[in-house]
Amino acid sequence: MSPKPLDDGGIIINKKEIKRGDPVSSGNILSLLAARDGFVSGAFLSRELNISRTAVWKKIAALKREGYQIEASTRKGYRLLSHKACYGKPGIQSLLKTEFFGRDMRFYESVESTNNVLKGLANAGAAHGTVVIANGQTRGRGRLGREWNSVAGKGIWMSVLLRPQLHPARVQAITLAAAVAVCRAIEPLLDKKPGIKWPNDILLGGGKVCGILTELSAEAERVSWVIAGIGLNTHFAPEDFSPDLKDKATSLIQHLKKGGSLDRTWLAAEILNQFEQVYEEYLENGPDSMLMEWRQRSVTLKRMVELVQGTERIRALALDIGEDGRLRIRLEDGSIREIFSGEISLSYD
Ligand code: BT5
Repeated sequence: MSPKPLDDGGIIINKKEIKRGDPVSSGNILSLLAARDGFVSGAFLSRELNISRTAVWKKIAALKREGYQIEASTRKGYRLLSHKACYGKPGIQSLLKTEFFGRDMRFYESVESTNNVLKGLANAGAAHGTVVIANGQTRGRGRLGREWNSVAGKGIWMSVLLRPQLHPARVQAITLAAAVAVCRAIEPLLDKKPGIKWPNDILLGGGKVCGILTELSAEAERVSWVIAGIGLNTHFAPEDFSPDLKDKATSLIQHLKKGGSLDRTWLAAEILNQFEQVYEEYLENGPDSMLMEWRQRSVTLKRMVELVQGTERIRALALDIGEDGRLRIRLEDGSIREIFSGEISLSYD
C-alpha cells in the first residue's frame, strides 16, 4: 500500500502525483517518508512538495506531536521509525486511493456524533467526500433515536458526506453501497465471512459488528446531501459491551484470521477506498452489480424473518431487495409486500 517511487525519481502518492504548488498535507509527507525504508533528506522533501525546509521541519514536528515516531538527523534527514501509523488524519490520508472520499477530513478525539458534526459542515457547504472521524463518540446515534455505543479507541466511528444527483427515493442505495464496501474492507482480515442483515447491519458469527446510519437533506426531486455514518466495532473484548449488547454485538478483534492484526488507520482508509469505488460504480453503471454483491453477502434473503412494527409482529419470507433498498417479502397468507427501512426491526427465527 505504500507509494511507489517513479523511474524519474518523483513519487506517486497513491493515484495522484504531487504537483508542484499542490497544498501540502501532513499525509503527503508521511507518504514520502513511508515510501523509503531509510532516511529521506529535507532537501528532497522540500523539492518534491515545493515548500521551504522550515515548512518541512514544521510539518514533521506536527506529525511527531500526533505521536508518529520520526527520527531526525541534521545530516541525513528524516526517517519514519514505525510504519504502524497513529490513528489520525495524516495516517489515514496517506493510505487513501480515492479521488474525493476523505480528501477533506476532520479527525476529532471525541465528538457527540460524527453525523451531527458533518451535518453542520454539509449545511455550510462542505464538499462531496468530506469525512468526519472521531476516536470516540459521546452520543453516537442509531436509527429511530436509538443509541450507538462508541467507546473511544474501540471502533471506527466515521461519517461520509455525499452530494449525489439522486432522487431522494433512491438514497437507501447508499446504505447498501456502504455495507458492501465495509464487507469488502474487513473480509481479508477475518476467519469467517461477514454477512449483511437488511437494512443496515453487518454481522459476524451472528453478532452485530457494524451499523450504518444514512441521513439526508432533500427537496422534492433532488438530494442536497446524504451522510453515511458508519459505526464499526474493532477492539471491543466481549466484556467491554454493556449487558444489553453482550449477546447481540461483536467486534472484529474477536474474529481475526490466525496471526492477523488489526489497524484502524489502515481499515478506515480501506473502507473509504472501497466505498468510493462501489459508489462510483453505482453512479456510472447503475445498481445491478452492487445489488448482486449485496445479495451474495446478504444473510436476510431466502430466510424467514419476523418484522416488528410497533406492537405488531409479522412472519414472512424475505424474497429480494430492490434498487431503492426496499425488501420484498411474502407473508404467511401468500401476499407480497415491499417494506422500507426505518420503520421496522427484523429478527430471525
Ligand atoms: C445502526 O442503528 O445500526 C446505525 C449505527 C450507526 C453508527 C454510526 S457511528 C458514526 C455515525 N455517527 C453516529 O452518531 N452514528 C453513526 P440501528 O439499526 O438503529 O441499531 C441501533 C441498535 O444497535 C441499538 O439499539 C443497540 O441495540 C445496538 N447497538 C448499539 N451500539 C452498538 C455497538 N457498538 N455494536 C453493536 N450493536 C450496537
